[in-house]
Amino acid sequence: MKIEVDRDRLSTEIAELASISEAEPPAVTRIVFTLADLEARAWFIRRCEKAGLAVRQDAIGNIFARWTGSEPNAPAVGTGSHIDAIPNAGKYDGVVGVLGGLEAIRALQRSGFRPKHSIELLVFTSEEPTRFGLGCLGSRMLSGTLSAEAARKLLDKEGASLEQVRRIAGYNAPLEEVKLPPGYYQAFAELHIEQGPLLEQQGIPLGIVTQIAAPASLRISVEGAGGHAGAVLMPDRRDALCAAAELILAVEDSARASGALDTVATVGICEVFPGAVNSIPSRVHLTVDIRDTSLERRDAVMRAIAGALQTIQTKRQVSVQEQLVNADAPAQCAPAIVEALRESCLKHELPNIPMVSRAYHDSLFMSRIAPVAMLFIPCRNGYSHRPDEYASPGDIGRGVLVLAETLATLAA
Ligand code: HGY
Ligand code: MN
Ligand code: MN
Repeated sequence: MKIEVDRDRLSTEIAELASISEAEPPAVTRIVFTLADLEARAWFIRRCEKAGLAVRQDAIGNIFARWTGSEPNAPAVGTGSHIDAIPNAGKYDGVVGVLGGLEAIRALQRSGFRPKHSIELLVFTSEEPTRFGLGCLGSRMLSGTLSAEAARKLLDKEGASLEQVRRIAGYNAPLEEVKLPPGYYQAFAELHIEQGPLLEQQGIPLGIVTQIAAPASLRISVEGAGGHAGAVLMPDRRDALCAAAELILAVEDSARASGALDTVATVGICEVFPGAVNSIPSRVHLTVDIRDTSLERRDAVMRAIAGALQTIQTKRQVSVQEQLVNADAPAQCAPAIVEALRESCLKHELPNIPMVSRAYHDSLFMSRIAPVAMLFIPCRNGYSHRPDEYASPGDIGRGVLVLAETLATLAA
């Protein structure tokens, strides 16, 4: 069986999908259930149908493109990723796993391979947390990690609920139907850019992910006392932004003090009210993103942050509210899938290294319902979530070749 990847067509498709966006090229913005997202979904579905795949969408908009095997009722082999993109992003995050997965299937079709277990290509809804504040909505629901009831309550910045937004986008079936039955997939493998610099620095073409770090995120609101910037004397102030500034440094200190490089924490959003040059900030909203490969260390950082909140609240006489958005466990990738990826690399004499994924991915939640592993390809300077994100046709082609080989092994 000779697998040949059509790199040129794949490059053209990546460029075409990138043009379906709300940002000026080379940036890509494609937020879940916006017109750009819906147009991109329709574009993708047409390409899957052209490849002879049977396509369905579930109640939250996850897309399933199935190459039915000779045993149609046997558990399927899944692959895929996401096509939603944060504001001012690049062309490759998620897309390499979706269009690369499609090309892997087409390459297998051309090679004469026929699967026994169906091979199913997925596009997960809203891998990015941009609109509803919580990432991996589609894979959380597929795996039962996020209930239909909890999903309905999610609101976007305009106060529209996920329920309203998905119905306007044309998804009306009951959300209770999204959760997959046990044993639906026998394996899941996701191709993704590394979103870090290691592979490029070491000149290694492929990374096999053995573990996906545990993400958590919080919303913090700090309530102080506003007032006139000229008239209120310093001893009488309860400035919410000064308290938030101490909090932001406490978040950084908590991560640095964990004793491990795998611990990271970021305050990504800081909204100041009323936001006037001559008015003392009365309220500040922060978001905190905390990750670690160790659940214990990650939770210890969350406790340290909770302690700092109390100290600052008392010291500065402000009120600090903390709301947990998510605190997920890490994923151990399945040795059998890791081995299948490694065998495929060996077969094509492609050097590879085991890696940890510090970014989360839909595979993190698919690991709750199936054995999973991920395959990373290098991206230039490790850049991601920015317009100059780049992966070369050669690196993408090698990733697709190994993915195709692995899917064939798992579906045979
Ligand atoms: O934030 C992440 O790890 C992913 O890129 N959404
Ligand atoms: Mn991303
Ligand atoms: Mn991604």
